[in-house]
Amino acid sequence: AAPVGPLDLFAADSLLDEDERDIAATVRAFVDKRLKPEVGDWFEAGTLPREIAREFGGMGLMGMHLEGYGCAGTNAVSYGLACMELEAGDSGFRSFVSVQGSLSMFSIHRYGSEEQKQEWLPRLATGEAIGCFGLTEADFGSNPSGMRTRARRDGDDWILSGSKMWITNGTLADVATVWARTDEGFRGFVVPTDAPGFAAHAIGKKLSLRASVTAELVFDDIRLPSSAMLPGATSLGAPLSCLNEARFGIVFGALGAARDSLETAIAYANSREVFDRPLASFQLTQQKLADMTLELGKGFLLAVHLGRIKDRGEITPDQVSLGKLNNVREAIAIARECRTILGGSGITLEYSPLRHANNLESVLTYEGTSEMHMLSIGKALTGQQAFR
Ligand code: TGC
Ligand code: FAD
Repeated sequence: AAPVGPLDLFAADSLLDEDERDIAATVRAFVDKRLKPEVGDWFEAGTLPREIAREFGGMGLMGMHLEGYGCAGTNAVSYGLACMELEAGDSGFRSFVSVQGSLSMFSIHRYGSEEQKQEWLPRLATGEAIGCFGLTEADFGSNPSGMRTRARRDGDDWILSGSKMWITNGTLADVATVWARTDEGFRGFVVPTDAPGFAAHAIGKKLSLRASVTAELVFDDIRLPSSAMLPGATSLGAPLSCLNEARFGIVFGALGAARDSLETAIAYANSREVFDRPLASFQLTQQKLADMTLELGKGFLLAVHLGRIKDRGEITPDQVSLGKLNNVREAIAIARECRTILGGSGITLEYSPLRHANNLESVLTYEGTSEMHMLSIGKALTGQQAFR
């Protein structure tokens, strides 16, 4: 008999409606057929081809939980499931869709003028255009309130100067949402990347998220019209609210990397003979598999629970922190443990667990490090903020 899949044991599908199951199955089939056969080469080469954007767009994955402007308008659980299936392929794929939909598009959708929405959202939804989101700076990651990037008024225009670091899709992007300090407080700007003074430099030598582009952005006195400012974004709360969206996708996404690692390890343990017996027949192996399955399933229950709360419009940032902290922490532990089951075979790109584990190092760090989420939860529990 075929081994039972780790989430099947939890009857995970029974928590989903038909549309949600269909979306998950469609994305999974695309990832299996189109992306998995290529991902090892892309990871090794340190690239992600630009044309993938149109394929994601064609499947309705870009900004899929947003309404109007060519977006699919799905519920949050469906968006989460798509993230999970993409990340079962590679965290780089989910990152691409997170940044496009939850950061670039969401920032324009939530805080933009009608003109900004009309100009960018339909093209971002199809993948004809690529977006990025610049909040982090080299010296200000966990603490974006220290940012040095500045925009000052010059007549009716704005002059933007400074730089951003670690920006996903930075060299691929046609448009960047850039957060800057102004005399009036923190503001967001919609910056076309062909604006004079804009430069993007790819960051090389990465050991993680290699099938994803990460870049430094430099703004050398870019002159922007007043219409480039996001009119609805009037404090640091605006970029942080965008992060809630992307963090929610990661709550599901990280489980995809874990599930794929676990499925790989179960198949390997069944086929690999050690001491004249299948590796899967040893109690130590079964203990590892059972413990990992528990954490994966518990993480999925948490993700769906949070998704249902989000679909009721009731989710809080602290609840997103609970999910991101737990599910990324458990996913990276699972990917590493799966790698041990693969022995020496586990250290090459032929098998996914170490690639997933390495990717999850970035996922643990971006969208708020695990420490930041612990501190957010600590603050919710005690009323004391320990960030500063
Ligand atoms: P604090 O004084 O607490 O808050 C400032 C204002 O923001 C509001 N706020 C939030 N609003 C919505 N959602 C949240 N999660 C929010 N957190 C805070 C807050 O109410 C306040 O509003 P207002 O109106 O009173 O001004 O701010 P703080 O400076 O003390 O910082 C708090 C802290 C540390 C939690 C925050 O800075 C933080 O989250 N730091 C982590 C930064 C981070 O996550 N960066 C991610 C960059 S983007 C990225 O990584 C993309 S990776 C994409 C990929 O490839 O998938
Ligand atoms: P730091 O903030 O310097 O943290 C270093 C260590 O100190 C961490 O362990 C941290 O938890 C700990 N620490 C910090 N403050 C405290 C404290 N108060 N108490 C205890 N410990 C603390 N950013 C974007 O804006 N857009 C993107 O598209 C984007 N994509 C990314 C893609 C990748 C692959 C990576 C790696 C990062 C990306 N980031 C992006 C940046 C990411 O959000 C930051 O790296 C992250 O927020 C952490 O900031 P930092 O790297 O400056 O680390």
